[in-house]
Amino acid sequence: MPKILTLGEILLRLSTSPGDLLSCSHSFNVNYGGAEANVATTLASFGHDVAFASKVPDSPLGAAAVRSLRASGIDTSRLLMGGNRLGIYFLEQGGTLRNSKVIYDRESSSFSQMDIGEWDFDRLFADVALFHLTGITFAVSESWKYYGQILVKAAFDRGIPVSYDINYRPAMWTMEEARAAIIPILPMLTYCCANYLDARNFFGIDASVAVPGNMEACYREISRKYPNLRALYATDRNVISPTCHELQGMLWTGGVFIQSKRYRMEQIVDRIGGGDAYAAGMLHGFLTGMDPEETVQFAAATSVLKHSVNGDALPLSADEVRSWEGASGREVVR
Ligand code: KDG
Repeated sequence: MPKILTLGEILLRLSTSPGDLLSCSHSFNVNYGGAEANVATTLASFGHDVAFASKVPDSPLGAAAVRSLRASGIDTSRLLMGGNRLGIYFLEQGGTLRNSKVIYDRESSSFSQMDIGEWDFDRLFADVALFHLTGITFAVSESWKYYGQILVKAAFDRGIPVSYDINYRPAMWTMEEARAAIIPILPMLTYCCANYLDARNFFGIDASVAVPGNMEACYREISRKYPNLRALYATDRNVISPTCHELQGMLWTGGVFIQSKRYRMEQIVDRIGGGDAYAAGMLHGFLTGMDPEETVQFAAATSVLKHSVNGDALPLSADEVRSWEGASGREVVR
């Protein structure tokens, strides 16, 4: 299997048990999150050779994060140790009547304060056949707005396909900052996760074209402007209640637009990381030579299954996803 490199911040996730409030919880469940770490975990469980690059503190908390990555079968040889602290996020689990709540505590983390010169790029990218990262990483600090661009260019210059999930988080940076950092890298991307809002905001597609339900035309325009993009994808979601959503996968590749089955997800257990699971499913399809139809169905099934599992990533094998997908009665017939 070709080597995949994902790079970003790994966060300690402390979540309440369902029904407990953050303001009066006496214990937390421990998991690890971070968009790129989540993609790495799912790809490793699908049997890929995945390395995750980041920086974590040289402390028992940093060691615990590394241990959890290794336990998932991820190559941690590109991880740097040092700096101040591990970023944390707190999650109050919601339920049918109440939305979940997230509080970030990641200021001055080892990753946000690291210097990009701490990596030897030849070593970082050695043997890498695909590089994946997200907009969250660019938004982590002032320096990361540039570091992200430098890394994408370094991979591109080495002929390594770059996969990017725009994942715009308004809580982390302004649209103006995001546009300044992300637009310059678009010509260097091979795969991109972008929804209709990303199409408007970053790819400059007119708001009359970039609307839900018109993604085929929208992706066609993007690929005309950016012929380097081999595939564009996103999910179409309909939120019915905090624990009931509909999800359909979309993929544009080779001039063809394909949609997956539309799933109705009742009793969602944990929706964090659903987008990362979808991206991991897509990359698995691209790297294993699945055809576009199989790829979008597999990625949608991966994302739906993630919603049934606590934690940010889906640690199931590709066979488990495929056999779940093959079972009948899961599709919303329209
Ligand atoms: O996509 C899931 C991520 O949002 C979660 O793992 C935490 O990376 C994270 C972030 O910064 O929001």
